[in-house]
Amino acid sequence: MTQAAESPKKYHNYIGGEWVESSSGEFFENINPADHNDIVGLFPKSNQEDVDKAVAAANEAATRWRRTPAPKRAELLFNLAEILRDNKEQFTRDMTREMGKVLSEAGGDVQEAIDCTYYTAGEGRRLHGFTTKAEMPNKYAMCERQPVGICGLITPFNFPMAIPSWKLIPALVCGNTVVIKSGEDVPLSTINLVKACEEAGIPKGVVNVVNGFAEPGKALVENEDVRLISFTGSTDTGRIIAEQCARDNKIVSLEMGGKNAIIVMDDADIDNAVEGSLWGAFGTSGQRCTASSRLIIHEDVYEEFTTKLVEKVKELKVGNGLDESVQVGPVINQQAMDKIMSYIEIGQNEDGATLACGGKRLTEGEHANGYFIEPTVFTNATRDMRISQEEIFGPVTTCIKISSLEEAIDVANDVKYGLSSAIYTQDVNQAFYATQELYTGICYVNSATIGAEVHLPFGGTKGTGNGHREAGTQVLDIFSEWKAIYVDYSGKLQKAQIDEVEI
Ligand code: UN1
Repeated sequence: MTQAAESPKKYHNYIGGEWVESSSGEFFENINPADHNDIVGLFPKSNQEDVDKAVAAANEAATRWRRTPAPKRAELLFNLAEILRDNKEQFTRDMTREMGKVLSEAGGDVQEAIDCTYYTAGEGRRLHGFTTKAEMPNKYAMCERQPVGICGLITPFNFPMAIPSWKLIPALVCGNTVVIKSGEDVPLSTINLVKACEEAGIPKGVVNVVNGFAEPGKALVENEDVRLISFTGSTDTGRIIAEQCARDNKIVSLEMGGKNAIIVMDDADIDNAVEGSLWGAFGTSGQRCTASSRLIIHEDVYEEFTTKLVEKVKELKVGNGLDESVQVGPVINQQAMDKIMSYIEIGQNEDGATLACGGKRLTEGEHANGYFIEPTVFTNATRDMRISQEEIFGPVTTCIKISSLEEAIDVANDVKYGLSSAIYTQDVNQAFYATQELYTGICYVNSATIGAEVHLPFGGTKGTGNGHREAGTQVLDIFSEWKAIYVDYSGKLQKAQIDEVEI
């Protein structure tokens, strides 16, 4: 798979419909996390000047795009969906190469972007508002959505095409123009998405991309012409962004961490629960906000469940995601590697949980040049250990024993995050009770905590977000603002709340 022999291709920013270098003249390497010798490409290391140019381009395009009828905007987005569909295989391979997730999952990521584009483009012929009755006679009252203006989209590494699409497509269908700051580990997937926008006929300046690290992200958040920031990433960065946006009175939508639990009750189908936990904890090497990083298991099935789980985890094949037999790819970079390894250390020493399997970095043979970590299970964990409370974002899960449904729900809710949750049980009463009591934005019955679909709202409670939801029709509430319109056709002054209306 190593492509070291070829000299790496240079990619550019996309500003005002032109592919341009950064004014810094500098580039950074995008490296395959499964093979450090494989340089995926060189990408512009952008700065504030680049961001300011991109925002100016978005500003210039804004009025025409806003005035383009929404069904027409949607037509271009349907073109985009078809281009994404036609290039799925190439985009999938590019994604695995730059991000590491296995091919089948990268295909799912591209598919999620395709689904999001088809679904959300349909809003071009809906974007429903409503009418209602006015207090006065001969007066009409209605509400409609209006675009917010220029949107800054800051995207993470773990869903390199799906997450940018969740933000980009609703922003565009609502009539906004955008500047995307691509995830520094996965810029190629954003470039692929944006090249497809160009090919679909989306006008110059409507979509702009700057690549790079923190500097362009910060510049985007601080630019006074940017009206909205939509961010997915760490809770720490999200807080800084929210503070800055509050000072500048910007709209801000945040999608941050998770510490998602699967509850396994004593009546559960244990084999199904084991399969679900395996997928939920180790899919995408645990690098999902929705990952099943806590398994809360009834004491009567604890031994059976953990024994079966650990057996299966030991069989998982870890390696380069481009190899179709591999089930778990690398983690994204050195920093992620260090953080995950430090949590494995904490779990054993500071916390005193039992390391049931995994726990080591893989460095030999095919693993020599990548960031590979053995899928890791901790047993005998308690609810307040750091490995039970803090987001690890890697192939590590923690088993906690409980003795009742009430206790399970209490443990599941006892973290600062609230993205996703799940329960395995055959009892419909327990299942519905759990869906009522689990305080998360997403909840599954007899399925793992991952795998949300694009036509339902995505987001979380508590420390996971700031009350917004992406996907579904709910995302329109991020990217549009309501306008209430009153039309008085009485031909005279009528004062609401003051004039007596004759009956
Ligand atoms: C994320 O982890 O940030 O529900 C997104 C899921 C995917 C999206 C995850 N559809 O697991």
